[in-house]
Amino acid sequence: MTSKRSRPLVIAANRLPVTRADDGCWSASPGGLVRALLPTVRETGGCWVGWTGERNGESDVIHDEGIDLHPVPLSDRDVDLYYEGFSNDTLWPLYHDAIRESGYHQEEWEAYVEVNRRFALRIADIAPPDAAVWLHDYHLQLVPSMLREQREDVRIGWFNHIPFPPLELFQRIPWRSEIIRGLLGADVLGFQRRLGARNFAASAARLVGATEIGDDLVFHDGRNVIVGTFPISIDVAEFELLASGRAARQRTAQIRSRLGDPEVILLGVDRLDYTKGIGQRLRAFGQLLDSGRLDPERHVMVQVATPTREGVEQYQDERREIEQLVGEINGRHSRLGFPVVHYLYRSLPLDELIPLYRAGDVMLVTPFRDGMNLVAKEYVAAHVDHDGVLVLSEFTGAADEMDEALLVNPHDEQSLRDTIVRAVEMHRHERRPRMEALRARLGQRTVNDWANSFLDVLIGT
Ligand code: ADQ
Repeated sequence: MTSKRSRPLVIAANRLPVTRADDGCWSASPGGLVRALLPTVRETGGCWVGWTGERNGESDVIHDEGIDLHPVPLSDRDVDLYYEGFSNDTLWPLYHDAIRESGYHQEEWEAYVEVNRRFALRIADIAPPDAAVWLHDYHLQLVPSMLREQREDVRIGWFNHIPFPPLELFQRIPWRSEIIRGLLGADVLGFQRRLGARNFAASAARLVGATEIGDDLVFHDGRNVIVGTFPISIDVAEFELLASGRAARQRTAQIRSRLGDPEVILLGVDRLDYTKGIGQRLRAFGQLLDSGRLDPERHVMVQVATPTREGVEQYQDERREIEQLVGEINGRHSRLGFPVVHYLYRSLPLDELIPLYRAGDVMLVTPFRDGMNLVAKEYVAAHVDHDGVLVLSEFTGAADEMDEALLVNPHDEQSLRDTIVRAVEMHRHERRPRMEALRARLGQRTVNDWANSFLDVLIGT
């Protein structure tokens, strides 16, 4: 993204865009979002603030990717209470339709307040005059008002990567008004879907008496706050380029052959998170094999699950359940040398992920709730052959933009099974126009467009 923005751009997110390699050196974390933001940060003389991901890590500035990275150190206790506790055991499940019971613990809340204050002070300390500060995600909801108290010269934006829940759920949080007041310190609040923006405005009106002015503005405490919708996307060109190369084509053919050249490869790619509906999807596949609607000699499933939040008990339970299901299905339906479910518990590099997307005839994206879901978009971008069928949960942000997918309610087991069969049996004459329409729409809005649209509102040009 190249731009002539007038203000230096400071990004703050729970994590810095780097990880430490085995040799002790920092290397850039992959991902479209980081690549979309870095050039503007660099060109405007901005910087990035966040946690390194290491417990009791350092606070010395890291110079990488041509910018300054300012670590906010977290102790063991901070990680346990602020990160694994309030962020991932209270907010995460509640914001995803309360799919799991949230814990509400005073000491976790206090750690969340304390770490948010640490972020605000660090940003206030290092942000150049008149900077635009773009905060990311649910970990940092108190930073907007804390930062505003320190620095009146900066513009403050916040973007929520996950859903924002309806008032009926949000008001369960004992500290709900504090969170709303924290967010209302921003100039711009961004959401993936219109639904999230509306949910926030309704909570702000009800809980702290903010006034809704039109669709995209709320007024509180003498200030207007823009409440906008900015659906995130991916680096479409990069996926297309990598997917079109000879190496990807060869690897795709090799993957098919390794899987025994089945007629149809069904694919799931997710962080191993209980919001993603991995168990539901595996169960549906197993039942279809049990009933004979799918045939283990013709239909094979690959599920890749990235390790995530392994310290949180609910994630350990989810992993156990999924691995047991994989074992049961394979026990019933595999032949010697030919498992019917291929399960990988690891993160894959892009040059392996893309051929896998290409090899996937049917992509199963079935979360119970998801802010957007980039996997759905990556699958479509990788299908430069204009083939493949996307089965997509109605409860993802992506569903707003991907009408030509087979939309499904993952809570409806019968419908999930029927939709999988429909995808498996879909004729090429129907598959192709659907995929072409999906690809045409995806090409119109990349991750750079997403970043630019937010920054246009936050900073102007
Ligand atoms: P996530 O919950 O992480 O993101 P998603 O949008 O699907 O969900 O992004 C996952 C990313 O991880 C994708 O880029 C995918 O390629 C990658 N990934 C998944 N499994 C992988 C594997 N085994 N190996 C390598 N890479 C893997 C949160 C929200 C989403 C929102 C994004 C962006 O929960 O709703 O879309 O942020 O805003």
